[in-house]
Amino acid sequence: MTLVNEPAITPIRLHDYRRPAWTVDTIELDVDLGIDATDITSRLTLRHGGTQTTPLRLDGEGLELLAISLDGHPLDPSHYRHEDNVLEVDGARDGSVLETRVRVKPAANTTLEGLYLSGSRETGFLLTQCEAEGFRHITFFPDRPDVLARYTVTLLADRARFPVLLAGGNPDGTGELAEGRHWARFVDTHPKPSYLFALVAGRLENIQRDYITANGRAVKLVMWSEANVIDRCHYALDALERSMRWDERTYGRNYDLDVFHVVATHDFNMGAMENKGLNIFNAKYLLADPDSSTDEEYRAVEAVVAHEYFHNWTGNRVTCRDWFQLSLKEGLTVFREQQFSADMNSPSLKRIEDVSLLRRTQFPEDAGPLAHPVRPSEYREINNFYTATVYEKGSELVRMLAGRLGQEGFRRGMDVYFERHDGSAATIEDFLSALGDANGIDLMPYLAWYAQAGTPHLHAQGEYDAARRQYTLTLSQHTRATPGQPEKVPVPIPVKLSLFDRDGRVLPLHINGHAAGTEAVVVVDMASQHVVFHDVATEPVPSLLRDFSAPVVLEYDYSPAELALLLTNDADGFNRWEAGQQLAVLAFDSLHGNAETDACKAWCDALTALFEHHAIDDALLADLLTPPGEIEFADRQSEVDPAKIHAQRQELQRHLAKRIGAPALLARYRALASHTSQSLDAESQARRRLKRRVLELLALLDADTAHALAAQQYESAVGMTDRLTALGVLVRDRAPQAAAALADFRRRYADNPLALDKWFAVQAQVPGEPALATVKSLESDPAFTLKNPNRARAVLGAFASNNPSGFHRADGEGYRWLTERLAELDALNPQIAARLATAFNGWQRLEPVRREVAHAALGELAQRQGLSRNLGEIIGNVLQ
Ligand code: 0A1
Ligand code: ZN
Repeated sequence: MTLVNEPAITPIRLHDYRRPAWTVDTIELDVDLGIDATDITSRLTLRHGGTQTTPLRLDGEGLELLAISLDGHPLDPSHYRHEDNVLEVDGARDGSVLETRVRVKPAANTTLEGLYLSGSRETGFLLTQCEAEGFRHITFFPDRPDVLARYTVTLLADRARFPVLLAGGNPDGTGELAEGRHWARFVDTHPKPSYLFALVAGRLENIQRDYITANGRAVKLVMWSEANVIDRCHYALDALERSMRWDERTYGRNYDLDVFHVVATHDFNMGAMENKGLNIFNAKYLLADPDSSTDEEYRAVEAVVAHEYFHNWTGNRVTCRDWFQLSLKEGLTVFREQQFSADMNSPSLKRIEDVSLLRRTQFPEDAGPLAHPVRPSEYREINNFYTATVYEKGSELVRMLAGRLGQEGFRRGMDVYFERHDGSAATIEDFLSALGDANGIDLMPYLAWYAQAGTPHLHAQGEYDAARRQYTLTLSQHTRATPGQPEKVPVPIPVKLSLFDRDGRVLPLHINGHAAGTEAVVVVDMASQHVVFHDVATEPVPSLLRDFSAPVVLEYDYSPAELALLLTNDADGFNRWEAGQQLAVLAFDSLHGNAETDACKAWCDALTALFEHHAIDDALLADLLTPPGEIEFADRQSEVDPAKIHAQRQELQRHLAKRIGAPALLARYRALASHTSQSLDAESQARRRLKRRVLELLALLDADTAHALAAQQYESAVGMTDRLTALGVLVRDRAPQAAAALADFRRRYADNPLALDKWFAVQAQVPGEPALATVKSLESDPAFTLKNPNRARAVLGAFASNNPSGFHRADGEGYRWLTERLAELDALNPQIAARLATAFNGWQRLEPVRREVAHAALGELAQRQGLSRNLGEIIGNVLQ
C-alpha cells in the first residue's frame, strides 16, 4: 500500500548486491569555485571488472553537463544518455579516461548535501557534504562505497573571496593565476570511496599544532573556523591530540597523512563528518568555551572529535561494501569513542549516559513502526538510516563481541580485521570472521543480532532450594514481532551477574562445580535455559545484566527491598544506578495520590541515605537522584498519556524531595554553590551536576526559595553550565524571574548562534499545553529560521521530541503545527524534515483521543503533493 502521495519508489535490497561492473582507479578533479556557479572538470581512469559487457553508468544529480569526452575525443550526443540521474556512456574500455565538465549552483543549494554555501553570500564559505550520496551532486561518478579511487584535486578561485582552499589529502602545490585568482592542489595517497571526498573554500582562520605519530610521522593538525570563533577551537584541538594518542595506545593505529584539517560550520545536517584528511564539523561539536558551553557540551565535543578521528581506521581505511553495512563503521566507531570517553572520564558515568541514550532513542525506535535491524535488509532513502539503531545498538553489539573475546582477544581480532581489509570495502561477516578467526571462536551466531529488529526481553526467575543450598536461575528470551519480521529467533545474550546475600554482601559463585569468583557471564542463546549455582548459603538477590551486558529489556520480579539493597550495596556504579532506575519504575507505577507506597518509600529512603552519606561521588549521586525520563516511562505503557506521565513523574520527584527535606537540600545547595571554580576537572563538573539536581528538587518543594536561588545563580554565574541550569529552572516553572533572565540571555548571546539555540530550546521545552504558544512566539523572533538545521532542531526538535507534555496536546494542535512546519522544511532540507518527523514515532500507542488527532495530522501530511523521498518514507512507515 502506498500511503504517501508519491510515486512508489522501489526499495534497494541487500540481497540484490552485485559487485560494480566499472570501477575508477584515479580521479582528477579541477574545481573552479564560485558562489553562484562552480564548474567541475573530472577525469576518471576506468577499470572494467570481470567479463560482463555492462555499459558504463555513472550517478549524477542536479548537474548541468557542459562537456564530455572519452579518451580525448569529445562525445557525440548519440554516444551517451543523460537522464534520471544517470549518465550512460557507450564505447568505454578497461583503462579508458572519461572527462566531464559540469556546473553546479552552491548558493541555491539549501539541502546541505553536495557543494553548498555556509553563511552569507558576502562572508560565507563553500564546503561539501558527500556521505551518503552527495558526491553525485558534484560530478558524475559510480557513487557507491565499494568504488575506491585515488584522488587528485585542484581548486581554483578568486583569491580575495576564497583565500583558503582545502581538500582531503596532502598538499601538492599552490600558485597564482591571472585576474587575482589562485589555485591549490591536494593528492590523497589512500584510495577512498567518494563519500569521503571533501573541499572547503573561503575566508577562514586556523590554529595548529605539530604532532608526531607513534610510528614517527610528522603531522600538522589544523583547526579552521570563521575568524570570530577561532579562539573557541582550542579544546577540540586538545581533544584531537588525546584521541590520536589513545588510538595509538589502544589499537596500535597511527594517522596516515601529513596534514589533518578540521573545519567548523554552523550549517550542517548532522554532528560531523569524517572526510579523509578534512573532517567537517557542525560548530556545535567543535567550538567550546566556558561562557557559552555547558559541561555536557564539552564532553560532547571531546566525544565527536574522537569519533570522527577514529573513523580514519574504522570507516576510511576499512570502509563499507554497501550502505547496508553502515553499522560496520558506525557501531564500531561509536564503541571506540565510548571506550575512549570512559578512559578520559568516569567509566560508570559514561555507561549511564550511553545506556540512557539507548533507552531514550533506540528502544522506542525498535518498538515502533520505524524498527529496523542494525543491518537493514532494504531501504528507499539511505539518509533515513543514520539511526540510533545503526549507531547505538550497533555499538552495543560490538561491546558484546568485545566482552566475549576479552580485552586482548578483541585487540587480536581487530588487528586481523585491519590486516585483512585495509584499503578495501568490507561487510559485517568480514568483521565477525576476523574477530572469530583471531580467537578460534565462531562468532557467526551474533549475525542474528544484526539481522533482527526489536529489543529482546529477557525474563529471569530465581528459585532457592535451602536444603540443597542451590539457586536456579531460569532465563528466557522473547522478541516481539516488528514490521516485516513476524518471527524471531533467539540471539546470544551475555548476562553478566553476581549474587548478593540479604545483608548486601557479594557471594562467591559456584557454577557446574567450578568456582567462578564473584561475577560470571552466562550466555543465554536458547529460548529458555537454566543456570544452577551451588553452595549458596542463603536465598540470594541476583544482580543481573551488570554493566548492561546486552541491549535487552530485563524482566525480573524484584521486590522494592531487593532493589534498595542493590542500590545501596552494589559496588558497580552502573548497576547501582540501574537498581535505582528499576526501583523508581516500581515507585512510579505504584503512585496513587499522596499515599506513600512501599516502593516509593524504599526508593526515597535509599536515596536519602545515600544523599546524607557523603561517601558517594557527586555526579553519580546526581544521576541516582534522577528517575527515568518521561520517554522511558512512556515506552513501558500501552495507552500513553504524556500529560499524566509528566505529572506523575513530578509527583514521584516531589516525594523524594520531601523525604530528603528542604533544609537538607538547601544546605547541600549552599555547600555546593560555595565552590565557584569553573574548572572542567571531574570534581568540579560533578559538583555542578549535583547542584543542578538539588536545585531542581528544591524547586518542587519550595518554589519561591528555589527561584530566588536560581535568579541569583543566573546573575552570578561565570560559566554556561550554571547559567543555563538557572535559566532552565526559572523558565520551566514559569517563575516571575524568568522573563528578565530570558531577556538578558537573548541580549548577551545575540551574536552567538550556538548559545542562542539553547535560548530557543529551553523555551520550547517548557512543559504542558502552553508550550505551543511559546513555540509560536519563538517563530517570530528575527533569529528564527528553518534554513539552519541547529536552529530548526532547537525549536521543532526540542518541542516535538524533548517535550512530550507540550507536544502531545489532546486537541492535536501540536501535531498540526509540526506537520505544517515539516512540509515547509521539506522543501528546503529533506534530510532534516525527515529526521524531525520521527517525533511521531509511537503515535499508535497514545491514548485514543491523541491517537486519533495524531493520525489525522499525519494523514493530511502524507496526502500533500511533492513530499521528498526522505520525508515520504518516514511518514509512510510511521503510518503503517
Ligand atoms: N559519518 C558521520 C555522520 C554523517 C552522516 C551523513 C551526513 O550527511 C548527510 C553527515 C554526517 C558520522 O558518523 O560522524
Ligand atoms: Zn560515525
